[in-house]
Amino acid sequence: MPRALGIDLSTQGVTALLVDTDRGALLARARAAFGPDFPSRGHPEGFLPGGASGEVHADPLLWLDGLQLALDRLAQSADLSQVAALAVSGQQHGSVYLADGFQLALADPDPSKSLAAQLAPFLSRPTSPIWMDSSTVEDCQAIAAALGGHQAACDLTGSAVTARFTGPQIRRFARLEPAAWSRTARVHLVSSFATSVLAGRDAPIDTGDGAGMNLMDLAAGAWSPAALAATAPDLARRLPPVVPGPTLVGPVSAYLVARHGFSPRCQVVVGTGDNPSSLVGMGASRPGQVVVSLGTSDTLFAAIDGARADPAGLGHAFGNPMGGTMSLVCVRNGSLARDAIRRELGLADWAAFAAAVDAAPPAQSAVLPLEHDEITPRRPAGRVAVGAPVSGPSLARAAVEGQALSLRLHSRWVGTPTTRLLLAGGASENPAIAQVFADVFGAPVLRLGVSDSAALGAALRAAHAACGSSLADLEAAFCQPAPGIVQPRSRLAPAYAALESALAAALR
Ligand code: XUL
Repeated sequence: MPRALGIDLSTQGVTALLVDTDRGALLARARAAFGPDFPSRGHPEGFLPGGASGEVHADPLLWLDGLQLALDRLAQSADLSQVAALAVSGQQHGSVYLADGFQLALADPDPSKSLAAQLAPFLSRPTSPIWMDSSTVEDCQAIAAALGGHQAACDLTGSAVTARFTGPQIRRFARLEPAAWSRTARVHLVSSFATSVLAGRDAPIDTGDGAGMNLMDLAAGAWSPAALAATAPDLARRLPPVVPGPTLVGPVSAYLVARHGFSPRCQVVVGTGDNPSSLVGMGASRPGQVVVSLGTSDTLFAAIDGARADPAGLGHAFGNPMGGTMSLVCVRNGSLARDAIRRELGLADWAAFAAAVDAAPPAQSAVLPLEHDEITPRRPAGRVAVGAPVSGPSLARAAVEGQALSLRLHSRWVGTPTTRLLLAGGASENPAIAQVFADVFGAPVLRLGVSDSAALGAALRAAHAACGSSLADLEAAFCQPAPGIVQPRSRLAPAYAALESALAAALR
C-alpha cells in the first residue's frame, strides 16, 4: 500500500500531507506555523521585517524547527514507518548558505538533538533572503549587462534578471560580504536544503526551482556558465547539480528513522518550488489549463509546450516537474490588497466583501490596488484606475476586476488559449471572485476539492518518481475539482476587452 508524503515549506509555515495512492485517500495532515507555533522567535509572519534597502530575510533554523514540529505532529495521527516515499515543495527563490563540513553534519546528526542546533554552526550566512526581497536592483543591472541585456537573459534563463531571484541575491551577498562568501561551500534553495536534511545528504536542485535563480539555461536544463560567471566568483562549485523533477535522491536519513520513525527504505525524491509543485497538485502539469492561485501573492501558472519567454520580462518560464516547461506570473499585491480594500470599505468579513462585488454592475471600471510596490507590473505603490469613476462599495468589484484583468494582460505572452481555469487559494472559495475570473478570462472556472495543492503536488511527485504510480491515475484520484463549475458570461467579453486595453495603456 504505497503511502507518499508531501511537505511544503511556505513563507508562513510547514504543511505535511500523507496520502495513500492505492486508495486515493488523504490519510493525515499536520501543520506548523512559524509565527504562532514559535512566538518567542519573533517572526509573526514567518520572515524578518524588511530592511532599509528592501531586504526581506528568514531564519533557516526556524524552517528546520517547523519541519520537525510538523513531522512530530504528523506522527501523532499516522504511522510514518509506512511512508514509501516523500518529496518537498519550498517557497521559491529563498537561499541557504552553508560552510564546509555541512555534509558531515547532514549525514550523521545526533537523534537526541534538534536538526537546527546541529546545523547552526555550518551556516555561513545566518539568515536567508526570500522571495519578498527587493534589495538587488544594482546586481540585476550588472548581471543583465553581462548577459547582453534583460531580453538575452530572459531568452537564456526563462526570466529577465529579477530582484527576488537567487542569482542576484547571491551576487549581492558575495559583493557585500566577501569573507562570508569565501566561507560558503554550498548554496541551497529552500527545497533542496530541506530535501538534503531529510535525505541526510547533499541533494540536487530540480529544473522547476532551478529556473527561479537566473542561473540555469532553461532549454538545456543545466547551469549556464555565462550566468554563473556574471553572478559571483567560483559559483559553479558552490551549487548542487541541477536534475529533472522525477529524480531519486536516496533513502531518508538515519535521523528520520531514529527520531521520527520512518522506514530506512523510504525514498526521498528531489524537491521543487511551491509553484511547480502546485502545478502537479492541481492536476495541471499538462498544457491546456491555467491555474490562478489567490494567496498572499497571486500567481498564475500553466504547463506550456516548448520553452517561451515573456518579451516584457515580467513573466517567468520554469521547468515543469513532469517534463517540459511552465509559465508563471507572480503578483505581490494579492490578498493583502483585497484585505486593505475590505477594511477601507468597512466590510466586516469576506461574505460582506462578496456581497459588495455582486451588488455592483460588472465591467464598468477596473482599479489595480497596489498597497505595496508591485513586481507585475513593475510599479510603485498606488492605485491605477480605468473606466467609469468608482465610488463607495463598488470599489470591491473594481479592485477584483482590476486584479483579474492585470493577470490576464500579463499572461498573454504565454499564447495558449485558456480552456479552463483552476482557481486555488483562500479567496477562490468566494463565489463572487470566481465569477469575476470566469468572466474576465472567458473560461469556465473550477476549484480543486483539496486545498494544500503544493504539499499535495509533492506527495504525488514522490509517488510517481519512487513508487511508479502513473500520473493519470494520481490525478484522477486526487485532483478532482469540487462540484460546481462557474461559467463565463460571454456578453461581457467586449466590455472586459476594452477595460484590458485601457489598463494596458494606463500602465505604459
Ligand atoms: C514565485 C514567487 C512566489 C514564491 C512564494 O516566483 O516568488 O510565488 O514562490 O510562494
